[in-house]
Amino acid sequence: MADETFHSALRDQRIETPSWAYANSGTRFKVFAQPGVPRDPYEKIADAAVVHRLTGIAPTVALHIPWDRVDNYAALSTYATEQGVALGAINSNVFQDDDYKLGSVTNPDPAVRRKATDHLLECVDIMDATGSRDLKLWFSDGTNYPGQDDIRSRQDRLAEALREVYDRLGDDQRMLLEYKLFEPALYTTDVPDWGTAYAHCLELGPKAQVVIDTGHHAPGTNIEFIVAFLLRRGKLGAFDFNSRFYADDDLMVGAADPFQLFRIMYEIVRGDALKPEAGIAFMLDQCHNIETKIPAIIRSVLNVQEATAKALLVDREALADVQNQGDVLAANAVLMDAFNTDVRPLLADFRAAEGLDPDPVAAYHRSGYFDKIRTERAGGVQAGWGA
Ligand code: PSV
Ligand code: MN
Repeated sequence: MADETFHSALRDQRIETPSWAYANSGTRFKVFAQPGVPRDPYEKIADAAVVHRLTGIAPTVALHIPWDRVDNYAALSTYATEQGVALGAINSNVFQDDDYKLGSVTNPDPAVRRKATDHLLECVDIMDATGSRDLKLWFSDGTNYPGQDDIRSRQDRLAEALREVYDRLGDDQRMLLEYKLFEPALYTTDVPDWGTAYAHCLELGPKAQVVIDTGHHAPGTNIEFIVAFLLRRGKLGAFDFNSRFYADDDLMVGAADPFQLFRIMYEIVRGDALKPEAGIAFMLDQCHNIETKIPAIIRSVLNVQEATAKALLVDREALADVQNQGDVLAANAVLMDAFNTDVRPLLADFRAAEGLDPDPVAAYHRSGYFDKIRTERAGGVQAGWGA
């Protein structure tokens, strides 16, 4: 691939970082506090702006409501602009109230369903104020025991709530429906897989799209197949990138399986879906429980960029030739050649050409930002899950 085509594809790349990744997080056993962690959404945005300044490709921050609740969302949006970033997807939260013990929009109690749907509608109001395009929906809804509730009725209740929220969306707004195999529900989950999410989105209409959270599958699932299928049908709206060894581990994307990330990004390149006009939101959804947060987020952004660079290097013409000849080994070799290329020098050159430091993690450590936030952010309460 010619240098200019390669550079221009990389220049088009946008990765959204999640506000909650800057805050304290942990497992159900322990949340480890870290020095310098933001105390409010403004400080999370300041950190996200640092990640963008150093990587050049992370210009938006996803918010989570209620974790990022503020009195004035327009003011928050203005602050983000002043910092050089913009507010991205609004993530709803119908999983942390006692009322949701038996589900949110699928709860057998109509009053709880009403409360949950009202929260989703409130998130669309917030999108109006922030100028966000995407409402991201993840439901923890499901059951733990056979017979606990009627599986089919729960689908009806889900469809009804989704329809009400869909009808409230503005012309330029979208609904992104995320699926997850299990957890916290352990027997049935109401949106457990891409097929269920796809079926609901299809029924709703063009403003409803599926989100692939890479950590939300059974081990061994071929995620690139899901990417190819949804892209072909125009129903892939976004990614929540992270990596997993066992369940929904929320570790840094590309840490557990860089080859899988490459295969996913190859389908994106193959489907001409890298550029922002393709409408795919490439988001991170991670928690940095034991590693320092800002460098981990920079590392994650760079991991996606590296996988993308390798995917761009696949010689697609040569690949198509050998695929059509049925030459299995040659076809596999074309793909592996790209994956095995060390793209780090190419990316360092690209960053230098863009006026960035070739090594954004080292630049962060040199910047003195960590010392500054560690000193300045004394007092107050560090942000966290609010659980
Ligand atoms: C659920 O596990 C999820 O992936 C959803 O995207 C949530 O919004 C996010 O995690 C944060 O809890
Ligand atoms: Mn997610």
